[in-house]
Amino acid sequence: MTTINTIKTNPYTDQKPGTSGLRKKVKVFQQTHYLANFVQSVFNSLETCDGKILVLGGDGRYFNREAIQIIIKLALANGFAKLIIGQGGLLSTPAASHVIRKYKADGGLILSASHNPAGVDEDFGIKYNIFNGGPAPEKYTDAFFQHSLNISEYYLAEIADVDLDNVGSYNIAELEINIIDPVTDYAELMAEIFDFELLKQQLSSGEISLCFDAMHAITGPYAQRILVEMLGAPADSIINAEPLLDFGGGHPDPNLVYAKELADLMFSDAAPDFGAASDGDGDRNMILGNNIFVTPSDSLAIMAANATLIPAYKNGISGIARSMPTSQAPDRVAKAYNLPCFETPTGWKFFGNLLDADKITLCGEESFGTGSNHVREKDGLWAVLFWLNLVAVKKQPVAEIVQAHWQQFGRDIYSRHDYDAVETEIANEIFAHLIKLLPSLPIQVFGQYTVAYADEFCYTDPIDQSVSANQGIRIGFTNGSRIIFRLSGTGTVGATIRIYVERFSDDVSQHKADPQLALAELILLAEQLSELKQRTGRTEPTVIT
Ligand code: VG1
Ligand code: CO
Repeated sequence: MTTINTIKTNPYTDQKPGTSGLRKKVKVFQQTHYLANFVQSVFNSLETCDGKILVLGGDGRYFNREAIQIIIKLALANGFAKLIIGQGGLLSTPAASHVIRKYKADGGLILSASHNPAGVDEDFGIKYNIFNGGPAPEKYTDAFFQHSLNISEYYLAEIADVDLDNVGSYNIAELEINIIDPVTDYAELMAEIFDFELLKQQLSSGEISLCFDAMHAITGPYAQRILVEMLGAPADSIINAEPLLDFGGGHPDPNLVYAKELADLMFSDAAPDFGAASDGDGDRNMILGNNIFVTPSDSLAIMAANATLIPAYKNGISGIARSMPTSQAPDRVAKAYNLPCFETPTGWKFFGNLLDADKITLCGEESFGTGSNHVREKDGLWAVLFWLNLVAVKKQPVAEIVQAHWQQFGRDIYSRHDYDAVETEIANEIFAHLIKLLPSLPIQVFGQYTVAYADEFCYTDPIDQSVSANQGIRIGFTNGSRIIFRLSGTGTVGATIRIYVERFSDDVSQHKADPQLALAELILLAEQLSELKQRTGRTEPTVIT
């Protein structure tokens, strides 16, 4: 008989999930009862845990294993019937989403702070995904938070730590523990979606050469199995392949700044045909070709325009969705192909309903996230395989595919400027100032730009009619250009201000333009309207993507 202990606790007041789960410094998570409080709050908000199946895994960062052992004890005490856990406590975010769906689990806990750095002084995170495999929508996360504010006790089974390293199934009291290989199910799914025969031919023969940067995070083992073992790419096609507790001290965010080694290679004479990187938990992707970087917004548009070349989408797609700050490039494809196109708030949880209702097949975010109806998360390696499959079928370099797309649809020149770790109070003042300014902006003229609308984005979910207000400030111009301001919901230090700017051009001579130059006037306007530089004392953004 397993002893279940009732542990008395007090609420923490800061357990409100952000854009993608609860993210804090490791030291915060290591406070007494902190993790248990949050997990118990999640469990308390579920109707019942009795007899339920829960998937458990994380990106392998510092504190992953410790957290998993605590959660196993909580799950057993709360009456779960079965835990499906990735071997070593590992599961990439998209693989976890797939495992939840494939084994008809009731939900999953994913341990990750995604693109945030890892290590004893860095970040940890946890999020709950529901039965459809997707991140819990706001009505769930609001309930988690409410429970966390009122918690007084949690329940812990008195058992020894579970062996996470051997695949197999066994029982502890009433709880079945099933340790699975974290890659196998996911790899099988990829083989169903893409033309693995064609990819194998071209990757193993060197017809397509590639470099994939796993950034010392979760995708190392996935890329090794799929790209090298299944598709025959040379072993040295993967760099930073070994997952490390601190991701090698790097920032596992696949962009030109943080994946510098890859970026330098792809813009050098030694560049292979194809380059890509993923993030801490494997849901983001960066796509590069020989001397070209594909913006995530363009990537979604190009995928949508070419989807029928991929086996899984050969009969067409039902629609596209993009997050509000993502460029309007996908909308142009939707219009041309007469497809529905949806604009959602930032965060993957807003795509779930549209995917479940088959209103959309593809969706994406400017923040290096793309995905489809195959899971309910964005999916880094899926995007890489999609592009490789396109290059293989079209027999065209990445640069040619992108330029041909711009020629047909025009180019949405795009950039995002991030100001990290701004003092929270100053950031709030900037937004208050902007909100006050909004009503006075329409029809004002700034150089070649006339304001058409200025508002705060409010989303009504077309499926369940739930309303999400205050999802970012939009200033739209009569020529379709936009400036958007948002506060990040994934940071752990102060506030991160994101400014997104875009401008459309169907002038082919503009298609080689450097976005920073082509957008200079809008960027300056964004800085002036927000008074960002005066108010923060910053002279330039922390990161430009
Ligand atoms: C950021 C991105 C958003 C993404 C989120 C989670 O959120 O902008 O598009 O969905 O990260 O991605 P925010 O609130 O910081 O802008 V991940 O790969 O960190 O789970
Ligand atoms: Co991520």
